[in-house]
Amino acid sequence: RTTHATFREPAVWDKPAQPASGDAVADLREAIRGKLAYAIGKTPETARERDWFAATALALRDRIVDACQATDASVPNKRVYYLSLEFLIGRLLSDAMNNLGLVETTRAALQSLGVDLGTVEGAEPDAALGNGGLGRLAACFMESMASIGIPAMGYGIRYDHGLFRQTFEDGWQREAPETWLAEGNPWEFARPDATYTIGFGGHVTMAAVSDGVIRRHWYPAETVLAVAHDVPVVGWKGKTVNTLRLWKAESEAPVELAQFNGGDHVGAVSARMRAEAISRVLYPSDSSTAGQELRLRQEYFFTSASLQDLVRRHVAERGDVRSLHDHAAIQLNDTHPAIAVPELMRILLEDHGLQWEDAWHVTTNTLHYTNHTLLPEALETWPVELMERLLPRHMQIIYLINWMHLEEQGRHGRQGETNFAAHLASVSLIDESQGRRVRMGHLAFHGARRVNGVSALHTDLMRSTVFRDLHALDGDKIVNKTNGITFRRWLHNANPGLTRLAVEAVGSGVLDDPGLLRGLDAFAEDPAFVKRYAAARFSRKQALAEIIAERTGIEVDPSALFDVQIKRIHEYKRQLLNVIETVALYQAIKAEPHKDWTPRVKIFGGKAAPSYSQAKLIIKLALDVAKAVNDDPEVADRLKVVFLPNYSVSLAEAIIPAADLSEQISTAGMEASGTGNMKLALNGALTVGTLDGANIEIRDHVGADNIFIFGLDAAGVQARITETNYAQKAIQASPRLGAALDMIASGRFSPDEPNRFRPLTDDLRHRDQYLLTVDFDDYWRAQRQIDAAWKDQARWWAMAIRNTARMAWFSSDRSMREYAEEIWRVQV
Ligand code: B1N
Repeated sequence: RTTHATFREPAVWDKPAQPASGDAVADLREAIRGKLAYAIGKTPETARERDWFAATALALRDRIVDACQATDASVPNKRVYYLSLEFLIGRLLSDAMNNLGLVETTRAALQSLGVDLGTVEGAEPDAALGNGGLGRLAACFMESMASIGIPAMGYGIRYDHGLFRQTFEDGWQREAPETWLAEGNPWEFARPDATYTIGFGGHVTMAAVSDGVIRRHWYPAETVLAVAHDVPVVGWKGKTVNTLRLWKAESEAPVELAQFNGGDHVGAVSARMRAEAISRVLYPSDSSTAGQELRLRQEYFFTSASLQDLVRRHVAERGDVRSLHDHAAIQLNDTHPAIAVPELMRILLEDHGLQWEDAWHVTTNTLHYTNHTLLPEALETWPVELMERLLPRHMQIIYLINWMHLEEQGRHGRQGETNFAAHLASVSLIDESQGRRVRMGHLAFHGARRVNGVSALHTDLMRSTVFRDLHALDGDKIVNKTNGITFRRWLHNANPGLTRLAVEAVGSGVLDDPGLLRGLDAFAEDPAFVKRYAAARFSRKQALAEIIAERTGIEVDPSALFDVQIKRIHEYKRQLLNVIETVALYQAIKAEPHKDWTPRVKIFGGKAAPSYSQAKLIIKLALDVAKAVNDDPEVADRLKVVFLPNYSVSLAEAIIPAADLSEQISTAGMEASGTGNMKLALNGALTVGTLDGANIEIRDHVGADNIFIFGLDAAGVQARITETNYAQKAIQASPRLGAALDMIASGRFSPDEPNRFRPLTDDLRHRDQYLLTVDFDDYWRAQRQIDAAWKDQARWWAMAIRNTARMAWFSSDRSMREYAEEIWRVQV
């Protein structure tokens, strides 16, 4: 092997990336002191950590506002509106400090007040307004749009309670309400002047008007107010500040006074409670539909408020609603805001008097739709009966859109086709096969100018499976936009040690242009650099080991291989495959205790949807296996198993820089993209993964030699799934798998309830929808290859460094530039 460059160890490793000047420190110190006194009403003596956080956030918010008013003063030619039911933004303090260039200034200002910045950062609650990848993607996109200067506004819901807090009670997941707003939110501005009325139910009238067209009008039975709350999103170097506008549901009548005075104190606020319920809690479902009326109310509530707001802004700025598509691009994050199609039509027809054709032209040139999953249980459909009751006018508009859409099929001469009826049924916005239901994916597809998938494989599968017939009607509509992550949060802020090292090696330009990371390739075999890179990792592993000890009581050795699987618990993500491999490894170590095993710590994190019993049972199995393995002195430090409770964005920020191995082991064809895979690889964890989602593109970028790929590809899965008894055959062919399953089924990990895990083992033996059994042996092979790679430390670190060096393409700045150019047509 040759070394391509020499890395010279600098004299001072710890020089701050953002040096602080004395004046700036004194100014910020006084600002924080002032906020503490006059906004929080505390003295430095009585202030709690949480008070210091609020004072610091308020002082920094003032700096953001200065930058913000510059952004607001200009009317951009085109704005992007990102509609999402979820924004998983997490903590905002370190983002704000870093993007304002004030990290060291804030640290010094707080220090001069006797307060530690890290402690203040730790006092900020996570804004967990999302479930997982879809919501976190929206947050990364918002940060990237501000950083690259795209004028954008995010629209969502200001949930009182974000994703539930997870605890383990005897190994079983318990859910408790999350209360991030309990002490207010110092980042937000309430905007009561931006309040809109949202209707539900009622009836629709018809009235003939002079132009010969029958006009309809909707009279809702019930109305709810949507009140804007704005969170500023500051971009890199504070150049652009965009807004995340979150809607809070309020009632027009806070209390029925007569009822209250009559003594019915609860009944007097029942209408208010019903209205406010809309923004009360985030639905804890990921990749499956909730299907409940309140969910549809949430979807319509935030979509209607957002469209009313952006149409009002457009008319105020441009005078004519007909040019909306020239000055606004709306992105629908999955189908959750798909009701935007008939709602925008309704606004244009009823509030602005457009003709149908003109309204349809504006709508279908303004809206764009991102699909995030092809799993059948996640494709939203709403019963026609529910839609007619809750949104009668929208249902009429959907029928009319569908009628024209199906007529169009006839005009294209398709009625000659032998299966014309099947074709119509397949492209119809209404699914008639299981009661009549509105297909929200078809509605969004048909109403959008562009439709995108989130990885190359996923986009190909959209074209060939769920949207095949719609795709045939317009071959240019579906485009790919592979997901990305913001490097400011997931490298610079989460991993300052590695960032400092990168800056020292390739220059501070790397903070602006991640492409410069490529320069690290040259140091992959440079001993001085490798030593520093490994040291940065080791210190983060020590810190994670402390968190593990604190939260689980388990002692882990930071020099062992940290093997990490962090993501929502879902059968298709196959945490169970990882647990079974753990059991097999446990058996192998017990069989040959004196062999030179590579010491591993298996680290899991993730939440299960509260009603997903199989996922909860997988958590219980992982924890029961952990107990048996961790307590077995014969295994000692060769294998430890840890399941960290309450996985969150901020816990991810602690785990990712400490990971050596990244588990991305979903059944091929089922993970639309993944984004945790990108965060881990960027931070130098090696991936063990299937050819699924963005893993394929990660392999293409880091090189096949620097990733561990195993298992069937998507085509292989499709072929195998049609064979009979594939699971039984796979188990018969693999004594190792058979023994691990037997051990779990025997009750070895659940002596108090020997049959506890039969629902898992029986399912694998008889169904195995996610092909764990089929991929097991190759997964085992890959893991043992990883053991060997770890033993050759020079090789391991060269691979890790090449991962960091080659991940630049996965920046969400790149994703946003692609959307801007190829979907939104906005100048960057
Ligand atoms: O969206 C992420 C992808 O990286 C993941 O692969 C994908 O699983 C995730 C219903 C979803 N798809 N669908 C959802 C979330 C909430 C909900 O109520 C579906 N999440 C994804 C970003 O593209």
